[in-house]
This record gives sequence, C-alpha cells and structure tokens, in this order.
Amino acid sequence: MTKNKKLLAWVDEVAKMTQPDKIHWCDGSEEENNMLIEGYVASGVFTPIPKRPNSYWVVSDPKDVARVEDRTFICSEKEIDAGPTNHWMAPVEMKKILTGLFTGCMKGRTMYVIPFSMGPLGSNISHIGIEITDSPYVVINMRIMTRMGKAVLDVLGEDGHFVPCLHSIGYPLTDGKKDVAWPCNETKYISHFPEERAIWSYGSGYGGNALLGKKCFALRIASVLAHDEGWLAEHMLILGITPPNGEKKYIAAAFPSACGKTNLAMLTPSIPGWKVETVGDDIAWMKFGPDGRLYAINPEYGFFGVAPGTSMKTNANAMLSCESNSIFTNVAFTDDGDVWWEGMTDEKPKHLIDWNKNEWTPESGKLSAHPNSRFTAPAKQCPVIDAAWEDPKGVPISAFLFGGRRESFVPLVNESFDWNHGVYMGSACASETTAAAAGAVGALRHDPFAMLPFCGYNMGDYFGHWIQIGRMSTQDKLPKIFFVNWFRKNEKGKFIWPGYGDNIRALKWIIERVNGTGKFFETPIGRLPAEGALDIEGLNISADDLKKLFTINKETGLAEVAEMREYYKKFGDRLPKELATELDKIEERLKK
Ligand code: TSX
Ligand code: MN
Repeated sequence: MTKNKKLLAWVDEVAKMTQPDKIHWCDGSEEENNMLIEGYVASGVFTPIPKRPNSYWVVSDPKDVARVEDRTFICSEKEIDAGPTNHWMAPVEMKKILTGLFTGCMKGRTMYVIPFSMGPLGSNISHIGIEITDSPYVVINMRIMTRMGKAVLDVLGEDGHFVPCLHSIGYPLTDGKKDVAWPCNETKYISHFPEERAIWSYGSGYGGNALLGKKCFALRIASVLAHDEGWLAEHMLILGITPPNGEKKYIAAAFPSACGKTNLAMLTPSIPGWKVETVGDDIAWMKFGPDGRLYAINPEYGFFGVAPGTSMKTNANAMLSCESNSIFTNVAFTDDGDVWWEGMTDEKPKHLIDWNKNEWTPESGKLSAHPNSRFTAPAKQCPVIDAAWEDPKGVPISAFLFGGRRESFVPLVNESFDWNHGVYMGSACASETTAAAAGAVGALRHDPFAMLPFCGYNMGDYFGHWIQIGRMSTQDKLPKIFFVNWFRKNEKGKFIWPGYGDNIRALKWIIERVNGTGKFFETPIGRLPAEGALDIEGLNISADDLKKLFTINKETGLAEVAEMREYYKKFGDRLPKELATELDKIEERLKK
C-alpha cells in the first residue's frame, strides 16, 4: 500500500464521512480489472461484445448521459477569480452542502481508492491524482484513461503531492435498498476548489463528471496550476506530421466540440508521402524546455471518444483503436454480437437493441445510440500512435491551431502576424451551433481557446496568461499560431472544403510556413496562402470555390470586430490590454 501520510489521513477522513462497507485500494492489475468486470457481467450491467475481445457494452441512466455544465462550479475564495464564464459558490458554503451529501453516501458499497498519473510516470510535466469513488465503472474506465495503480503509489512515495479527487454516484444502499444498473442521483455537483486544488463530484457516473482525471483535473485544476507556475494546460489534440522529406513536426490544436478534433488527431492524409501520427486527441500539457521551446505531453492514457459519426471512412484509426479492450457506453447492440451507432456504416442494421435496451428498427424513427455515446479505448491501440507519445520530455510544438465551425467569412487557413495576434485568434474561437446543440441553429457561440467549460479560473486572466507565455520565450522559438475553418459554405449551403483527409493540404501549408518557405499574402485579418501555395493536386474543387475559401469581405470583417468588441466587454478590467489593442489593429487594417 502506501506510507504517504497525507493520503492515508485523507482516505481515513473520507471513509469516516462516506461510511462504505469496504475499502479497496486499486493496484491496477489485470486480476483486479477482471474481478470488477466479472461482477458487472454477473449482474447484467456489462454485456460482453462477442466481436470485440475483452470489450463490454453498458448503458447509463437516461438522465445521466453527459457533462452537466450548469452543475459545474469553480469555488474560489473570491467570485471574481472564477470569472464571468464559470458558475461560482463560496468554498465554505459548497463544502457545507457537499459534506451533507457525502455523509453516509457510500453505505452498503465498496469505496475504491484509485492512484493515477496524468502523464508518463516520472515526467516532470506529469502530476499525480487520487480518485476515491464508489463506482466500479469509474475504476474500469480510469484504468483505460490514466496510468493507474500500484506504480503510481511508488512514485508518490511518503510525502509526494497528489490532487484529491472525491467522487460518489450518490446512491447509498441503505435499509436493504436494491442496487440498480446505473445508480446516480438527481442532485449533481461537479465542484472544484482551485486554491485547495481539490475536486468533489457528486451524483453522476458519466464521463467528465466522474472520470475526474480528465476535464476536472487535467483541465480545470491543471489550468490553475499552469497559470501559477508558468506552463499551459490546454484542450488540445497533439499530432506529429511527417512530410516526404522526413522532417517531422508536432502541432497542437484546439477546437470547440463537433469540429472533429479526434478525427484530425488521427488523420489519414490524402496526399501521398505525408504521414500523421497521434500523441493525444483531447488534452495537452506544455512546459518550456531548456531550449526555450514548448514541449507537450498527452496527460491521458486512452481515448474517450464520441461514437456517432465515427466510421472507417471518417476515422479508421479510431475504429481500429476500439476493436478490443474497450468499453462502449450508450451505443446500440447488434444481432450478430457487435456494437453500432449512427454513421458507423452507410447502411443501417435491420434490427438492434438501442441504448435504452429497447428493440430498434430503422422504422422506429429514433436514434439507436445516444448522440453523446462513447468508446473508451487504450491509446496504445491506435495504429498511428506516435513513437514519442510516452516520452517524458514531451514533444516540441511548432504550431498551434485554433478553429471553429464557421459558414462564412473565416478562411480555410490563416496565419497570425505574431504571438499576440495569435492569442487574439484563440480568444476568438467560436462555432455556429448545429442541430446537435441546444439553442438556435446557426447562432454564434463563443468558446475561447475551446476552454469555455474547462477553464478553472477567470477567463480574462487566462487570456493574460497566454500573453505572458509569449513573453517567456522568443518569436523564433514559440509555436506559430494559425486559425483554420473546415466548414465554410457556398451560397447554395454546401460545404466548400472536402475536409477530413484533405485537411492535410492546409497542414502542409502550415508546415511550409513553419519552415519559412510557404508563400502567403497579407490580409487585414492575417496571412493567407498565396495563389498556388495550397496543394490542390488531385482535388476536385473549382477555381471559384477555391477563391471563396480565402475571400475576406471587409463589411463582414468589421461586423465581426464589433461582435468581438461586445464579447470582450464581458471580461471587464480582467481583459488584457494587449487583446483590446489587437482588436483595434484589425479594425484599422479593415478600414484602410
Ligand atoms: O471531423 C470532421 N473534419 C475534420 C477531419 C479531420 N468533420 C466532422 C465534424 C463533426 C465531428 C467534418 N465535417 C469535416 C472535417 O474536416 N468537414 C466536414 C463538413 C463536410 C461534410 C461532408 C462532406 C464534406 C465536408 N462531404 C460529403 O459528405 C461527400
Ligand atoms: Mn474534449
């Protein structure tokens, strides 16, 4: 076990409060994993998937299917430090509520203690967390998503530091109450204490609400650590890209949801001789190396990917990653012993068991898989996992990409003039809403740096931190910053750019810009590929459409500036003056 005094004291304190029947210290072994899985198979919660070795199908409570942003709290001492984009409650007040809810909440259950490392064990960029949970589903998924078990306690040692991550589904088995397939509680709190660097999550067993290493620790708490210590914890994929000449570079990219981040991370390039390899698909932690460059690790150990839309056509490498040793949550089950979801195959199966465990046929007129259904798959099973994905030093980042889903104005690819202009681009990340999201379709939703639900402190201070990072090195060593948009439409409402594997063409120009060879022309909003600089060989796109991808309309640009100016008001005096200046400069250039 452990001799870590803080850990022993915390486990003791939590057990006194939650009153479990048993305490189980997770060692991360296969035997332990098998024991938990066998328990779920025996009770019918997990169904083995005959077509996929060591893989299981599970469905959640229909009311516990996604992260709950309106129940997510940043409990800083001062409200202003949570900022205008987070929900806040005073830490004492929140602790009082949570202590009430957690008292006796594990009665009749086993309390699991999960030691986990975010990042390769022993990397100076990695951090250790301990999750206490009463959900075996969480233990099984944490074993895929993080480096988990005994080896972590060895690294932690007697007085090593860890982030305490307390989780309960909030369903005690008191007075002989029977368990259910997916226990959870209508009352939910996903609470973060940034000053204490602690997480308390109550009432949900799903995804980011419950697998606390991911969004809660690796983004919300880590963003606070990164701000205080001068590094970056970002909602970014990391990919390696090798041109025919063999000079490999690494890129990190942030996109709002529904832009296909996992698809880009595992891209199959359409240009011969180019190769893309995956370091991570969701989170990047980056620190400056002694050479002044930013080095990135993927703090995770697996993928928790959205299933619908994933197919051998859209993302073959994701499909191949979850062929075995994977958990499938809220997808459908086929008659021949496999899982299925909308978009997996061109033709729909004739019959399924849907995610509510009801009979389903194409005539049902319902989705068979929940839109937020997921696969949990080990990253090492990805056929194009990068050779350096577990390198404790991290990989050197040459470019940052920001993006969004924008039907008009925003060009296919646009290079910032300098670091601060790039920070402006990050702050301007936004997506037009699709039918998949709540609210009006086509409305512009700001999601700065794709961090809107994941920044653990005041977003204005976060912008300032990015400005500050730019002062910590020199322009030639800092990554170049780009904005990309795969989603521009023509007047007929059709996507102009084919996307997917053809996005390598935009990445190719980006690599050429990093090398200083790519030809460009200057516009008021940034540097765009010069005529002929974008490789369109073998691409079926008209000259007219190609032009549309790079047309900057001044009136639309000025409207965009006005919209951003309005948005920036939200941040009051926490908005760095450098960003207000960037906005002024864009406006001036557009008016010229
Ligand atoms: O992931 C996507 N990417 C990035 C791929 C590396 N998607 C899916 C978004 C939802 C997750 C895209 N959708 C992309 C894209 O580049 N582009 C589009 C829009 C689009 C959709 C269909 C076609 C072209 C573009 N073409 C046909 O359907 C034939
Ligand atoms: Mn994400």
